[in-house]
Amino acid sequence: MLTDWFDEWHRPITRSTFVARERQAYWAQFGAFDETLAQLLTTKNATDVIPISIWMRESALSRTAQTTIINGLVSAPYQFRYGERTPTLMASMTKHDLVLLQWDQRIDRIYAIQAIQPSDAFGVAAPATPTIISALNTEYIPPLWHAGLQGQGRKLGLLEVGRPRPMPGLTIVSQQPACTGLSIDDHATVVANVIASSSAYLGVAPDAGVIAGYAVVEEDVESALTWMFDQGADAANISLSSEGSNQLGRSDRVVDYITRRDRRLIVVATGNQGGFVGSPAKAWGALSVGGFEDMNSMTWNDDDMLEEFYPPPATNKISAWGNPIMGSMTWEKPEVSAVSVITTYTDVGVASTWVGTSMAAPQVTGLAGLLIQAMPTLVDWPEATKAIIMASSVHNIADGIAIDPAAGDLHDGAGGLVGVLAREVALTHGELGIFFPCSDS
Ligand SMILES: [Ca+2]
Ligand SMILES: [Ca+2]
Ligand SMILES: [Ca+2]
Repeated sequence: MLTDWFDEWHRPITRSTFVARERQAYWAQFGAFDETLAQLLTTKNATDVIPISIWMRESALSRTAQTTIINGLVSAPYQFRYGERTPTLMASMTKHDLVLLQWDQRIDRIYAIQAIQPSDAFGVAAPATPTIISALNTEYIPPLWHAGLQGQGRKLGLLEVGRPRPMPGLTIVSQQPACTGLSIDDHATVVANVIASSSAYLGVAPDAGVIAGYAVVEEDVESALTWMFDQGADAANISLSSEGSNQLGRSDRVVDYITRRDRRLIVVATGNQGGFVGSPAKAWGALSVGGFEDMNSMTWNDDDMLEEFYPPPATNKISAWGNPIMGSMTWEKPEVSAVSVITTYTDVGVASTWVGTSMAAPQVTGLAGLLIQAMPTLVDWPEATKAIIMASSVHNIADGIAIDPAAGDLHDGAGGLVGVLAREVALTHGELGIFFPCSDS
């Protein structure tokens, strides 16, 4: 038996025993409250109202049964909204009523619903050389186009706070109905173009179509992802985050749940405030993407992680890199990095340069589309697509040359994207192989 786990007397125990004890310790301290919510509640009065999401422990229960349980515990019945995929109920509840729910064992966790924001957007004047062309050369994407992989027939999801602008070279296959009332958004347009523009500023998968969904608060992440995958998206891009904590939040859990349930790859930008990677980039199953600068040249030796300092009122951009923590466990984030200084169209005929991990993530989403085109079985195997992209990201930008727990918390993850190697791995090792079930031993 593999025994890397010990109790308080240093006796070897199984991993499942260790995890169970850790859960007991968490419950004793916070009950059903997420740690972030528990901290937030210390600043609130009993009558203050907080938007929350309740994740039920027994997912087989009907919505009516879940609602009856919760309303049976609180002072007066609430009208809940429900997660499309997840066993969750959402409402704005008083602190008084939340405290009544804290110790109920039928509830798995209660999360505060947080705002999310683009990560990130900063328009500056376009330089003489279009940087997306430099970026995609740095990442060896053009050899895939020359091999016939341009995203034909693939559909890639775009989760944004607004609508991408319709423009020549950008194929928007469908838009979430709730999205049609939102205004056209520059950030959404830029990210969509990085994924799939066939204009002069070519995106990574120029012949792919975009399926556009939206999210203004964390609660919307689930409905948008659900809608995109129901529409047939092969993978989804989230260049949005809520930043600041090393703890997993509701949106991380939603991304993991949907990755597992829909079996689709979800790519997430890590955020630009330095420090810990944002949510939902912390999700185990997400392929999170940090940002580096290629100095507008395809030679690798001058590249460095994104650390742009702008004078006020502009905001500094530093690729978030701090790993999440859950109990005693931590795992490397970001998984990979991509170029985060990109020039492309934000409007018809107008190009500008944008800086941030928001621009890095869609390059990975586009590459995933090209790999799925090369090896269609990958569409149902997000973990394989993720592993292929990580294994081929051999461009070392910072710290060591590989993810190694002994090397500590890295800035660039596995390294910078190398498209041509990813294609090679997908073609030679992307088929279904032998299954090895996981166990504690
Ligand atoms: Ca360079
Ligand atoms: Ca490295
Ligand atoms: Ca890290």
